[in-house]
Amino acid sequence: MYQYISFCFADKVFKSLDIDEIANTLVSGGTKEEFRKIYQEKIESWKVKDVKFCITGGSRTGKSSFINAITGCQKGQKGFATVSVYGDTTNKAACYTHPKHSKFQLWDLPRFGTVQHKSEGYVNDMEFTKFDYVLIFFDVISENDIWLAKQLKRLMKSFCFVRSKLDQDITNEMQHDCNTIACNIRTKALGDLEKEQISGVDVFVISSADTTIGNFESLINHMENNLDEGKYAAVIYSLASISKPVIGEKFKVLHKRISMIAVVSMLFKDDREITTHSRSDIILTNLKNEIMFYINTFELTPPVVQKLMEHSTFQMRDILCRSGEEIKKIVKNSLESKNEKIFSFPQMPSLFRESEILLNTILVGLQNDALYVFGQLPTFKGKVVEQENISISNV
Ligand SMILES: Nc1nc2c(ncn2[C@@H]2O[C@H](COP(=O)(O)OP(=O)(O)O)[C@@H](O)[C@H]2O)c(=O)[nH]1
Ligand SMILES: [Mg+2]
Repeated sequence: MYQYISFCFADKVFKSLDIDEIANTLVSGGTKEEFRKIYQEKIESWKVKDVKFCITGGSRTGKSSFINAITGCQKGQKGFATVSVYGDTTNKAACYTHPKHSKFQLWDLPRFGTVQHKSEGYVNDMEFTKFDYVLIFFDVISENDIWLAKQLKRLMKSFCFVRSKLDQDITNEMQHDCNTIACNIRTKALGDLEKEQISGVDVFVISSADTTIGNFESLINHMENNLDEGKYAAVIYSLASISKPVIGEKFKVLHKRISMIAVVSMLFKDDREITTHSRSDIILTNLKNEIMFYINTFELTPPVVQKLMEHSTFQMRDILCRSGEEIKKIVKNSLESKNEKIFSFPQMPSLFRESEILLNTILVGLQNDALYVFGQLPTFKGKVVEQENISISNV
């Protein structure tokens, strides 16, 4: 098996991959342990790493609403951040654990520069050092915001400014060119920061009520550039599928795994002890688990899909709303249709290649389904959204 993998790498079968490191390890006669180490870092690390986001800023700037937008939580559901109607709802730091991934925490911090939370002690009291990423929500950039930005720079924390409620600006200005409005707000805020000698800090103008407008995509790119690969993957797998860019980003992160997963699906502790039948079952189970992981990441779970099917003539992907065993059968038939002896030993190179192609095809199809579902959500608002909270880490 390992000989074969070395052959693949040497032959540049993996050229589309971000796993050159693995190639080098294997081609240069690396060990199984080295391979496992790289696999764990590249593919598994997101499951074990804590990701702590801090959402801070003035009151009623949209912090709680943003948390709900990215967790996908609705009022009444566990994990819903209370949205303030009047005054300051958040007096104490509140920690929301992402419903899809228990290692991803979103901390909703109280407003600072008030009698209750004076600026001086704020950074220590709120333990800013523990956060991976800080979002400062603002309406108009205040002295407090500037002060906090300086403290975060000193601590070398990754952070950005976020101005929410872009949809309101669009309504207020009675025009629909949201890019121009977002650009004007952003330019003004960047100018304010520059005047205060705060450079290299980005500002994103978004709407939690309508995540399709404004700089949501740039905000996600900023997270990508400021988090390590494992933590960023955890964020992307957990995010609610709230916009096309988020779905696209999910696709990108999942796509990066494919070749590695295709290889790992075929690895066994000791090939000699395994019968052909049990080997094919292990491979099919591994591939099925990966496909289910895609389905959960795209939130194409049965309650959502079934609800949409009731209202639509669209044929959802064959693979949706199927049991694990059914998915295994679909995968088996598909692979065997390419080569009926694909699960027998001499066919391993072909099995690897076909698994890679199959995962790729399924992922592309599921992305399209996710985009379709996303496009339909506004129509079914309030009906579809009651999806089950699925913990992706348990898949
Ligand atoms: N239209 C619109 N309203 C928003 C948005 N974000 C927050 N709000 C509203 O602004 C008010 C304050 O929001 P909240 O999230 O509680 O702000 P927080 O005090 O910073 O946590 C609430 O009435 C929200 O419904 C948004 O993106 N668009
Ligand atoms: Mg709040």
